[in-house]
Amino acid sequence: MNEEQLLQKFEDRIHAGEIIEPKDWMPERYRKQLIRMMSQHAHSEVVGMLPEGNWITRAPSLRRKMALLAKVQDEAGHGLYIYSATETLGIDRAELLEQLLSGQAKYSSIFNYPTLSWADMGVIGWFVDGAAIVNQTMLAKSSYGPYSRAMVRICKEENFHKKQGYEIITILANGTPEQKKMAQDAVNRWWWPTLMMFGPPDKDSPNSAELMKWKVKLKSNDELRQRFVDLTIPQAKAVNLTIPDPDLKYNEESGHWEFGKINWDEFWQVVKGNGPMNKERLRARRKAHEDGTWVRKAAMAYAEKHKSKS
Ligand code: FAQ
Repeated sequence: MNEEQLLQKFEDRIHAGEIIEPKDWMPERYRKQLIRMMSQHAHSEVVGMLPEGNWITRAPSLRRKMALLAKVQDEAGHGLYIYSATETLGIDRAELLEQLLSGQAKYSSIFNYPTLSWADMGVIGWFVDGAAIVNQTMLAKSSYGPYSRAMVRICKEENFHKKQGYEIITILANGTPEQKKMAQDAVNRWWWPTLMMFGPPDKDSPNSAELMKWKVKLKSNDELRQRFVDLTIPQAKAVNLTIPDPDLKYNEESGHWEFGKINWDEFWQVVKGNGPMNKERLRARRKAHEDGTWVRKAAMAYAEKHKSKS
């Protein structure tokens, strides 16, 4: 078969809802797009450990500390899972890490904001993991097998993360006036950056058309953002917290919540590296990588020793 016929067969398979596996023929562009998107996702999970890791020593009780530790550890696991899935596309993890540490690779904008109070742990679980679930539930049906299977397991854990976050917020929102104020302040700071997580509006999303054609993405950035808003507004009402958007309005006809303008200039600034915590996040990742040099060396030496014995 020539290239054209192979492409036709590949697209027919996608169209028929078949899953593409690592050894199957795929267009180079599909492979490249998956490496880009999956590695950004893996980096996001790993950098995403930092904002919450910041609060492990200050969790208000042993129970909270254990849950937060477990959550942050889960994020590391998700990163490793997705790096492994990305490696099935023929790229080495060391190369992906180099792209992150050199500042060449992107990771989610949301992790470039600071975590200023304990209530941020609640809101990250509720909003950020909530957004991740909306996004990743669709990716669990994506056309590339290793990615979609990783998403199934990851979504299960994200559900636990979201519940622990919403529980923290429920307790603060029903607590002393000071605690309620802390919860509202966290909601005010995280709402808009969470909406930005879903990516630019569809009209400014250069990758969406191709990714949707090949069923990597099954819903567009705007569709998923809308779903998140529709799911989250009733949850905010249930705990008497206010979403910081004066333009929020329920549209009876469409059945959707309409929301105000997102500050896309802020989003692009953060994506370009100029967010409040970009430099600090990369500094922390580089330090962790350097500090781990001896572990990698020891693991390699152990593997070599084992190989020569067998
Ligand atoms: N941040 O054409 P599109 C989590 C970039 S995991 C930074 O629309 P696409 C778990 C985009 O890369 C969160 N950059 O791109 C957790 C592209 O640049 P490029 C991560 C962004 O791929 C919770 C350009 O803008 N989740 O939260 C962002 O079609 C709590 C144009 O954009 C995933 O990665 C952004 N927000 O759609 C962990 C899910 N948005 O590469 C710890 C998988 C866009 O051409 C604690 N990824 N850009 O130079 C996706 O679903 C998609 O890749 C999107 C972007 C929706 C993120």
